[in-house]
Amino acid sequence: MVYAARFATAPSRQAALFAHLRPVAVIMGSQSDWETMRHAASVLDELEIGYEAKIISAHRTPKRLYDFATGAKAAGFRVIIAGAGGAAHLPGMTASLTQLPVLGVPVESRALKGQDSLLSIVQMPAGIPVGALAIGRAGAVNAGLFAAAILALTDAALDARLFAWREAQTQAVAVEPERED
Ligand code: RP5
Repeated sequence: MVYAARFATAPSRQAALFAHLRPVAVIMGSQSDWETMRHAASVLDELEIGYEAKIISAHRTPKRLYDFATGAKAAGFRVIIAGAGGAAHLPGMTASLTQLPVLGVPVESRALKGQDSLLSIVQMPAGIPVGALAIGRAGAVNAGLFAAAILALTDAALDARLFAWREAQTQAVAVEPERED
């Protein structure tokens, strides 16, 4: 019933209505990146933030990248999390094609332990920003939290969930370390 009512509205109105359902796109250059990017997805799940996960390679599927990035805003996305490894052009190329905030996650590469990914993502020329996070799991988790913080600026319920998430994290930190001996 609710969905039927939404489909009955004009296309532009539909985009606005669906925007809050999946405001985040989690894109990655390869299936092999999912092992890292799933941590961003987990945080979004925990905070009840809708997202879509897609494999989009700047090098292997450039047309897919162009079509996604140029249409992302109209499709209702509000933040893009982009993870890639090696010559990691995905976040920067995505940012060049959309005004949406792009958070870049350097995936740990086998050859250079992700330092290649990090430098590829963080060293953007002035004028096209990418929010570069840490290499690997920490970067993916923080990209999810960063996306949440951006969205929470205009979503009081999400702001409360993010506050509770951080409170729970604080409470989970033991005062003293467990010792095996
Ligand atoms: C990059 O190349 C991907 O982001 C991935 O991190 C890396 C290796 O990709 P696969 O060879 O595992 O597909 O484009």
